[in-house]
Amino acid sequence: RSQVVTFGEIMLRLSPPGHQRFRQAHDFRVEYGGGESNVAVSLANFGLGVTFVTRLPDNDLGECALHALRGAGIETEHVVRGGKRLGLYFLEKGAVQRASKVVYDREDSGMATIRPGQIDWDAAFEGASWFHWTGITPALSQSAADACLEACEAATAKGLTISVDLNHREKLWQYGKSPGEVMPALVEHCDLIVGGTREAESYFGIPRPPDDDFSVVARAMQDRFPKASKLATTLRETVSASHNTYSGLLWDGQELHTAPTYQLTHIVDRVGGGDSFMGGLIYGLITWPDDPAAAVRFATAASALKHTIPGDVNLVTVEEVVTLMEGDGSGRVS
Ligand code: KDG
Repeated sequence: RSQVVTFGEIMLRLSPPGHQRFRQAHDFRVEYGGGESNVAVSLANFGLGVTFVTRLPDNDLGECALHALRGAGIETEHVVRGGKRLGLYFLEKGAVQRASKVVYDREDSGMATIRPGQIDWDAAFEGASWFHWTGITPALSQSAADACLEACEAATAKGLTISVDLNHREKLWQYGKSPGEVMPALVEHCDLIVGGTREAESYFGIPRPPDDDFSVVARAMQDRFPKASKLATTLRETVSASHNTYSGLLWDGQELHTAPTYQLTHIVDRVGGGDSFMGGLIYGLITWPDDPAAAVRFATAASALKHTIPGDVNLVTVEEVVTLMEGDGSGRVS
């Protein structure tokens, strides 16, 4: 039985080697990624029992994704099979003056065509205490948004703690609805909301304060979504493509907890950084339920370490994260 259940799309990630442009590449590296499966990988590495729920095509590529999940120590008993294809995403890694590029190829994937009634949520949530989803799933299609609502309602009925990473993806939301129309009915089920001041504005029309003060936005979000007892965000400043400053904030309804700022001076791969923050935060809040400050420090240190690892997922242990948290205080991760 798993303590945490995450729900979303796992995709095949194909990227040219090193810093090659798409049009130069003769080979693509094969990896797997997806906001919610990335969180599941983090949690499995931290030793928590975790189930990932998704819909995969009944073909060899669906089987490969399933093997990747199982190899990462994730429970896949409630994965259903169907849909025409496995979603793909192509990633061209940028460099100092050149931004990275993502090309999605996920139309008609198993998750884009999922509908309510296809997952046995009662069985999937049996014995679990936490459910996590992200704003990516409702962006895929109306039927995926409906399936997400069904999952949130079932998790609420079972009394699970529910978290969401708002995860705005500009290129998704192609089916004629905006996040402002779809997300509120889903987010009102959540106990923990992760997202920045920009997402609060673009999803819910909450204006960004002039100094971008997260506690002001978090209070406005709580007025709108009273069930959410905690809100968190990462704080990133780009010095260059390979050097960012990085921190995390958590508002617990009364107090703003701020993690130390890390200087990420040699970023190997920042994709999945937010997911590893999320995984660290879920782990931290489960492990230290009365110490939200420790949870956000753990999440931020976990995510800082992710930036040193190629691929989408954070292959670090609790001990490694704690060592960084207890480190020399310089905050340097490279
Ligand atoms: O957070 C990383 C994700 O963006 C990546 O895994 C791909 O899930 C993905 C998406 O839809 O962008």
